[in-house]
Amino acid sequence: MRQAQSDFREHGFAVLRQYLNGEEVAALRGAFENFRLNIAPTLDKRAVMYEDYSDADTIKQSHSLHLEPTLAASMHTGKIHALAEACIGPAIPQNVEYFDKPPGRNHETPPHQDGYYFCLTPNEACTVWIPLAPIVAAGGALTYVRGSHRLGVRPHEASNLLGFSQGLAEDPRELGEAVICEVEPGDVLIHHSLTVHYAGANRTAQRRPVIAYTFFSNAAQPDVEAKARYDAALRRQHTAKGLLPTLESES
Ligand SMILES: O=C(O)CCC(=O)C(=O)O
Repeated sequence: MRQAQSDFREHGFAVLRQYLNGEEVAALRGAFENFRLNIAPTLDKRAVMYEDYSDADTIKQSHSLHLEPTLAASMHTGKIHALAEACIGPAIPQNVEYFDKPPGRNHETPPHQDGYYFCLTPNEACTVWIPLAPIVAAGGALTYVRGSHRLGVRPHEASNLLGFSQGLAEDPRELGEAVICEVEPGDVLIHHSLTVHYAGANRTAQRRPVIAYTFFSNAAQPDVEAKARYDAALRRQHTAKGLLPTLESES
């Protein structure tokens, strides 16, 4: 844990090899299956995103996994919460997310800082990112820009990608060294809310299922103006993609 703390502080992310055991990973897989089969079908189109909404196998993203009871409980106690607190101090669990890249689809994760979406002041938060399958570079491995958490909130611009309404407005390669994190089940990544990260499309035949927990430092307060700007941009994207009815003021 000490190594993770110092990597997180110095580089803006840490890689913990085999932090979770087989049983713990199996429990997360089971909880996700419960969400996918029993909860996702009851949620609206913005809460569970698919590459193709007519094909449930193309599920790619959700920010609502905390509606699943086992996942909700694991936000507040246990190894995942302990890791977050080791890195950012007293941590308030926010939500549990799912990131997948169904094979055969050109789904990239644009370079971004989670903190741009979180809208906090100070921007002190973290994401614990947990692969449920092996992920190689060609399978859409997460890539971090080392040390970018020290650069403040960078400019972002509207992206056309559902699930990531905003992407970095500059070339991440100009901000620092790119570190590609190939992982196995049991490995866990953690990154600071200002660490720039991105991932390529999945060019393998395997899925790329990931569960991610977000935590805010208890010192972080909402930045109300930034949040209003972000929410408006998100509404515009959802409306343009037909996930929300067009409102007169946004047309
Ligand atoms: O897994 C991905 O492709 C994106 C993950 C991400 O942006 C995050 O966990 O903050």
